[in-house]
Amino acid sequence: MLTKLLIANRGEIAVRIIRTARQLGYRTVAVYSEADRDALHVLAADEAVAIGPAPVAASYLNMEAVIDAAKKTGADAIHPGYGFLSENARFAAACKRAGLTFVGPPEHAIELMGSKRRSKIAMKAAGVPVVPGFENADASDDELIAAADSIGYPLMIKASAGGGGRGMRLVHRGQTLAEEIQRARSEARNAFGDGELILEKAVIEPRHIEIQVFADQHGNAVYLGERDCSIQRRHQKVVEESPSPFVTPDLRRAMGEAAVKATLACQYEGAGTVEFLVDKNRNFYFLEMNTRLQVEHPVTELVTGQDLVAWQLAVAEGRPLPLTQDEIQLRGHAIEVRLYAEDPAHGFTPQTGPLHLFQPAVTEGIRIDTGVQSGDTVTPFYDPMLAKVIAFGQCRDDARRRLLRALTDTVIFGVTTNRYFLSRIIADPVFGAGEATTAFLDQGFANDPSMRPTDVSILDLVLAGTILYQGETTGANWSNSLATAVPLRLAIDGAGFEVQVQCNGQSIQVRHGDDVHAITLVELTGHHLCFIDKGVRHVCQYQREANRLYLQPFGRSLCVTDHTHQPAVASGVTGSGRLQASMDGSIIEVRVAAGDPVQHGDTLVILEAMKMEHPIKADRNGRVSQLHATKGDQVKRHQVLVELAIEDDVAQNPPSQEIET
Ligand code: MV4
Repeated sequence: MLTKLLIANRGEIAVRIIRTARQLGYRTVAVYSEADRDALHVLAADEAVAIGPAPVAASYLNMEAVIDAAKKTGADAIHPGYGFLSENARFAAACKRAGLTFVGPPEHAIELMGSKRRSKIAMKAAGVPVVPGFENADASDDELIAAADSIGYPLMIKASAGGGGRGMRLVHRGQTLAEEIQRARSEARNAFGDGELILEKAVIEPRHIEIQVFADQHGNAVYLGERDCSIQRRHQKVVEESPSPFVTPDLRRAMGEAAVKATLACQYEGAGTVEFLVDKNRNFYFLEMNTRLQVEHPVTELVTGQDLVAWQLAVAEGRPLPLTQDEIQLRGHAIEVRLYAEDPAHGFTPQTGPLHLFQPAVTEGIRIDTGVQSGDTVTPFYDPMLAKVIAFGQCRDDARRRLLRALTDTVIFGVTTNRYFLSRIIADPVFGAGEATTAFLDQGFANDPSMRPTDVSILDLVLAGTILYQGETTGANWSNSLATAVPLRLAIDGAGFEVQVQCNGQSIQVRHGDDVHAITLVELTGHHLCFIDKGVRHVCQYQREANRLYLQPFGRSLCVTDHTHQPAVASGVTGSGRLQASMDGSIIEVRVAAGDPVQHGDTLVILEAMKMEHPIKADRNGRVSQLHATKGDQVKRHQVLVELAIEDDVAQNPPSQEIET
């Protein structure tokens, strides 16, 4: 019997494993790197051990440090989660040598499935369908070229030691084959230290459908339905669901039975996933077996009603599988998306920085697995997945509707995420019809607005202007009718916006160039803006951090930077020429007179506020056209002090506008 489990992982999966282990009464030990001192998985565990510096090689991949942590705390088992040491046969062996139970399959199964070539041979022998191809040992380039002729084109060259699409290439014609083989070989040598290659006939626009399997130490193995993971980007899964909208009961049974054969053939133990490619005619082919608990396991948990971590611990203790095949029933539908700190508008670049607010929208049928909380920092050392959002419903559309709502209502302020991208996929009609294949993101979805810089609307500017204007004025100004227009300089997703905000009672009007729009303000609480637009009342949550304003109007994420009080210092970048007081204060020095020429960056006026001097600088080259400041004046924040003009470009300095009623 096991008593104390060490989790050799971090983030959401460590938290997830700790949750079940605690529920079942096991004591839990977290390990953490220097970057994860205050991470959620550390707080969730009973005990925690520091295992090294932030880089993974020095901490989460450091076998000796992890095993030492288990010894030090008296843990009797190690759960590796996914990634890191989870599919490392040497680590499984090292645990055993140290007298620790490795919660995972035996070394020999990890090792076999780590080789595409040997696993394919083993699967073929076990009667599992594989993609027709060539997988001889020690194949020379010439043998591969000869084999290609009988396989036909298009074909795939795959590195035997690769996985998840790494070291894989598609070849359309025989003319380029020799060269592609040479390239693939040298890439595989560099990436995996092993140049072994196999060839496969290419399956066109396949679906990626995988079977969850489980085996115990007594020779029992079962399958727990499938997961459709066809929606991927650069071999990273984006959406996963169970059951697959493409799988019929007959196909499920055939794939399930093939997966169980695969499992028994390699004397497997514990949780495993058998990946298949499925073509448009519902032929399926073994691709690889993952010898770990997968990221997307929750969709299987929701449709089977089972806790797969509990199953793993039962099997690791030598107990029989909790259910027989006949007792495993699929009920309802589950869809998962991976919420990442990444920027879809800029090539999905990983994002780092403070997570000011992370507010998952947990409602009926929604599960959120996460390892972060508000106030955390997303560091560059680890995978930037923030959470998995998983929806369950009676049918696929119930799950889909709930997921879309959860994504729309989840509030994330601080880092840019793929939240809007995910909600666009879930709302897409092709996905809605269950017709997405592995080609989906590169085909119909490729021009989606969620992958382009924010298209800022006048309403966005009104909302931002309303919140920023309020922050700039005292309560008294709100009731003033026809208060003078306040100019704001905003930046959103790299684009600049000069707007005029004008308030007339509860009506807030924003002008941007020729665009004018007004809303009726209902309430502004510091965190929520309630407004009426065209007769419809809405609420929008927001947060201000320094000169940034975060908000999520109508499902998109906006980060608005307020540059109103910062002179544009970069050469070539020019401002409005309307220089305002940056806060309430008094004028202690005026360095220019009307008509004086000024250079971008010159100090024109000095304001004293809060016992400090604040220089007001020219935000462009020009000439002082209006001077509204005199030494000794008391001025209010936003009051215009100096106006600059360029004789040949007066249009850049528009006159202030009166509100339209
Ligand atoms: C293939 C294939 C077509 N034919 N093999 C990509 C990841 C790796 N696990 C296997 N992959 C593929 N192997 C043959 N013989 C197409 C893919 C593939 C793919 C597979 C699953 C999900 C997304 C994919 C995207 C592009 C290519």
